[in-house]
Amino acid sequence: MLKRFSRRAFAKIMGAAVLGSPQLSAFGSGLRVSEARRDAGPNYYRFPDGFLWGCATAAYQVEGAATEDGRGPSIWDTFSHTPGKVRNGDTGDTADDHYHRYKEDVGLMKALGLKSYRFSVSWPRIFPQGVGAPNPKGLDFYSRLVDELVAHDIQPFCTLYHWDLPQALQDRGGWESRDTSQAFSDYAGFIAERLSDRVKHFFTINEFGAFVELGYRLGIHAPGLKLPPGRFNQARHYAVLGHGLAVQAIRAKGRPGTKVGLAENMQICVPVIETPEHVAAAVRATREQNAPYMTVIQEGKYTESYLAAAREDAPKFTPEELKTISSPLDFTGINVYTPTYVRADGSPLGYTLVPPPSSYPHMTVSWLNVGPEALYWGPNHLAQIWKVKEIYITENGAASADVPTAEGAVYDTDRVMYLRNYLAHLHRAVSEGVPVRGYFLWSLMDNFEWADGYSSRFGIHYVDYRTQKRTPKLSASFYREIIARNGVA
Ligand code: GBH
Repeated sequence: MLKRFSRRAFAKIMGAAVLGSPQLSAFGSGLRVSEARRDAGPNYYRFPDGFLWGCATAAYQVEGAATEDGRGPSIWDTFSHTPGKVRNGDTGDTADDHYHRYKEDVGLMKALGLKSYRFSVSWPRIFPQGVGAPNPKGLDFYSRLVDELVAHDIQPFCTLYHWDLPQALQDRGGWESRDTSQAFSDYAGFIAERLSDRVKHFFTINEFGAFVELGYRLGIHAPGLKLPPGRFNQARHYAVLGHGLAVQAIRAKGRPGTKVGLAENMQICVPVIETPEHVAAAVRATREQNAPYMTVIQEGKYTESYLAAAREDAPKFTPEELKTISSPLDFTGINVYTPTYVRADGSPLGYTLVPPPSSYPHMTVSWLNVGPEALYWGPNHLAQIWKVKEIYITENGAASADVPTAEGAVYDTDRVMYLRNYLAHLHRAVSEGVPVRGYFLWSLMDNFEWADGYSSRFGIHYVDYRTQKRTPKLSASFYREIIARNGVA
């Protein structure tokens, strides 16, 4: 368990954070760097005891075995097999073949020293038609995976929905239908009943802000729809309703002590400069920008301005549904990649988003702007705005242009740079007492990057897709070092 820092320990850590910077110590305190570091002692960029260092993956991105052991088709099977939808015509048919190689992959985790692993369950492996009779062979895979993790002292964290909706449910309306919310809840309760003897932490849904927007509004992800605003807002509503119903089902069916939360990519609003007015604007922006998802989940109501802006296209809902959507959570998880810069202004909402100039640095995928402060502000907003008491960083990571050397090594210095800087900002949040309990790096290994196929690599292990050979990159050694010292390396 994480201990709260005493005032003195906290001051010491914060001092260390400031004094650790050569410029600041030279110009600020008059202390020499070496003295400052010695004085900082073992707390230098250290995380609290018991901090859970993990890695994350998702079923469709790593498993393969798409038609094995009774698995039904998901919307991603359909979508990736539709010409022109995924780069190079890639599909998740084989992916990392994790379905057969999970023992080797748990071995990779062990070599890193991982304390925890976040995986997702493929709904159509369990219920090939989305509802009805469960498929015992599908469940058995996850049961064996969990056993393997527990045997290696790695805590399993289970995500129930990482975008692979059973195709049979999409054929009946998908997330546009309230029946899907109910089916999701039934499936979630079933998994909690069967796995909660060994799995203590469940996430309902991964990233509303991605799969609903990209799949139902922009047509970039499965099921590839471009719905008009009214239908689209209703799909958003049924997605968060599905989350709320699932929270209740997991509580009803899970063993005592089972904890439940979600993993959302809320927009991380970062003040352009850390002044009181810009910080206040970033707080206002966080509530408004995340109105259809995180805000309604935490507060049990849609913001006035969200409903007003949607006008006749606003979602239809009942007070009872809002109560369900905001069912109390044990923890909140956020996936943190890029910042949304915000400045204060005199507009009715009191903030404006500041789009990044074209020169803004990003990783190999154009959306992945580098903004390490996002890992400070994300958890900070959760703690300040919604008083969240237990926070996980459920994803953070980067895509690099990894090219193996002649010897097969990958020196991904840019990914290491990215991670080091983000983690320094996470450390700042933890030092200030923000209750972050763990961090899951995305991803354990290269995998099927949705519409980008295999062209985009997020892993800290390189995967040769012809041979399925996994090779640790420099970033894997870096992460192992971080975990070993429980601090930024
Ligand atoms: C996460 O999404 C996912 O949970 C994970 O499965 C994924 O592999 C990982 O991050 C890396 O991408 O197509 O140009 O409109 C991250 C959030 C939001 C990033 C939507 C990509 C689409 C950009 N995603 N965004 S674009």
